[in-house]
Amino acid sequence: MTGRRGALIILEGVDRAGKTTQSTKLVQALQDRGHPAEMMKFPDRTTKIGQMISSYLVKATNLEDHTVHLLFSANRWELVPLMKEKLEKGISLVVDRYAFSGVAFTSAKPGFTLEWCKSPDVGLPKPDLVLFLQLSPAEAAQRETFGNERYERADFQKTVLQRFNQLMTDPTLNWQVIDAARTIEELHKDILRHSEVAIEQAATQPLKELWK
Ligand code: Z5A
Repeated sequence: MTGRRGALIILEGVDRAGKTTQSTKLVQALQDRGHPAEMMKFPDRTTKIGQMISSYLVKATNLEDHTVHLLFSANRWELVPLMKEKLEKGISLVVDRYAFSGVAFTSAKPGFTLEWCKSPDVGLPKPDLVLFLQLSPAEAAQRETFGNERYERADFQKTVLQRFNQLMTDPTLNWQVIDAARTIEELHKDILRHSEVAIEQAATQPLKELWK
């Protein structure tokens, strides 16, 4: 690697925690401060695989649970060449949901273990920072109501949160828990601070592989 590489920054969290709001603000702030940065979002509903996932999420089609899990993972893998290209060019990527959502959501379904759910995502680009936007179900309930998509049910989201908590015990990843009950600006300042540290640290480090 010759130049400085970009950092891979992931925003995760429960439904309505503010991931999309904060990802957008973070990219803008990084660019304003002279850090090349772009936003990505998973699922990426624009690809053929993403369209199958989207149709499943809006309940237009049904897919078997293992199958949809593998499709979510394939949707990440199909974008890996592009992600690596950008990171190598020094562009930091701010990603709204990643493999952690994949594992947390599928393993909240009956009969799925964390280990099985992680396996298709082993080897993806390893994030330099995973920001977990923490919001209690009571606080989330004060935001816009759940939509009509699959998984947007309070009981299911509770189990998803438990799975995220299990994933966060992994010391090989740079998890930072952010209190998402604060104002958009307060959260943003915190997120920007963690991101600038991660960008500085990642610049001279090789990109690693997730869960390897
Ligand atoms: N899924 C999966 O199963 N497997 C996978 O591998 C992946 C995903 C990657 C689609 O996700 C579903 O796919 C998702 C997980 C599953 N299912 N669920 N549930 P998506 O990313 O396309 O959509 P979403 O995740 O449902 O978005 P979200 O979680 O609902 O929202 P958010 O991005 O966290 O929040 P937001 O859109 O920025 O804000 C929500 C509202 O709160 C909005 O009105 C804001 O103005 C307001 N807001 C935001 N921040 C604040 C603060 N700080 N205070 C007050 N109000 C705020």
